[in-house]
Amino acid sequence: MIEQQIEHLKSQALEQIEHATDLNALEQVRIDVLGRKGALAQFNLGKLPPEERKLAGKALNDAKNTLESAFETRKGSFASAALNARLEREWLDLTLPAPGPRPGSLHPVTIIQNEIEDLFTSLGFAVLDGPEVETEYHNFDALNIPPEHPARDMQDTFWLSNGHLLRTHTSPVQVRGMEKLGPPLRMIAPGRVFRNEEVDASHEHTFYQLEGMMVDRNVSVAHLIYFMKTLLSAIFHREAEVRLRPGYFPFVEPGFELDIQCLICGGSGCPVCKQSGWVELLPCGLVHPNVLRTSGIDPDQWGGFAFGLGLTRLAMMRYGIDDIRLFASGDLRFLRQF
Ligand code: FA5
Repeated sequence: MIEQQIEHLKSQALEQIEHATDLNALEQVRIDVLGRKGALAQFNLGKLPPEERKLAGKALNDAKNTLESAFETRKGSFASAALNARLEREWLDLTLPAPGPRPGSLHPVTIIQNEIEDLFTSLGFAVLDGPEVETEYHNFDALNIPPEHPARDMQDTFWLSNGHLLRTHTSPVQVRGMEKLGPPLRMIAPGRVFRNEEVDASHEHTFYQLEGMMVDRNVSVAHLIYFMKTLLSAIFHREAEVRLRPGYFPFVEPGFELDIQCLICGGSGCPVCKQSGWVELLPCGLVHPNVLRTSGIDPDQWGGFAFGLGLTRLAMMRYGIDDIRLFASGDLRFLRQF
């Protein structure tokens, strides 16, 4: 009789164990059945005759063992389901290569500088470098700009306490090129220059120029114009609208200003071209005889042309950048576009 009750309780509990939906529900079933005050503990075998007590005790033990192992099995299945879910959620393929740092990109001025270097080296020009801290002699005197010459006022200069200066243009590399290589000479010199100027949309205190110089026999304005046109069509991949007007620089004679029609506004006027529709880009001219002479080259035997391209301005025109201050801003949103 009592064994039947135990058997009934056991099969009921097994069903509950089977249907428990989570660990909490399972634990509740365990307390209700196997707990100290649970259903199995309610059976009082003390009053049974010894023979019956023996049989009932055995049935009770069997039920207890069966249920305990059923609980453990069910508990284990919950745990492995939880583990599987977690593995699914946090799955990580350790065999994949690490993502690594995001690759950088070249600065727009560097991109254009590289293109111009490629072009001019293919035309037989050497690429020269010069110091950013220059002597007064190389920046001014050797370029036919004597101390009292008003041209020194044309460029606001950062002077150093030792009498040197931060170069105001790349033209001193012309002098260094002539001193080092002599004629015939074909050279370009890209680099950073510094001017103590008021900064606005098209003027920086630190910007890039690219100097060019050719010294040879019978060099004329026709050579100069040919090289300038070749340069501009290589950069813009089409004929850019340009104008040539007289320009004054003590180190060239005759001197020109080659302007480009503003590619930001298409010539209608904007802050970059100061509403004029034109942007000063490429001053140039035939090398002044005094400059050749000062560097030990006989102007009766040799002539030459030189130009000083505003590299940062050229990058503005090529990419339609309407504020020069963006170049050195360090703003990754700007830089990642190139
Ligand atoms: C010169 O610096 C001469 N050395 C150029 C030259 C070389 C003439 C050889 C003849 C022969 P200029 O001061 O105009 O010239 O500057 C040259 C170019 O640099 C300008 O056309 C312009 O494109 C650029 N530039 C000048 N000032 C700034 C500035 N503050 N910010 C950005 N670009 C500038």
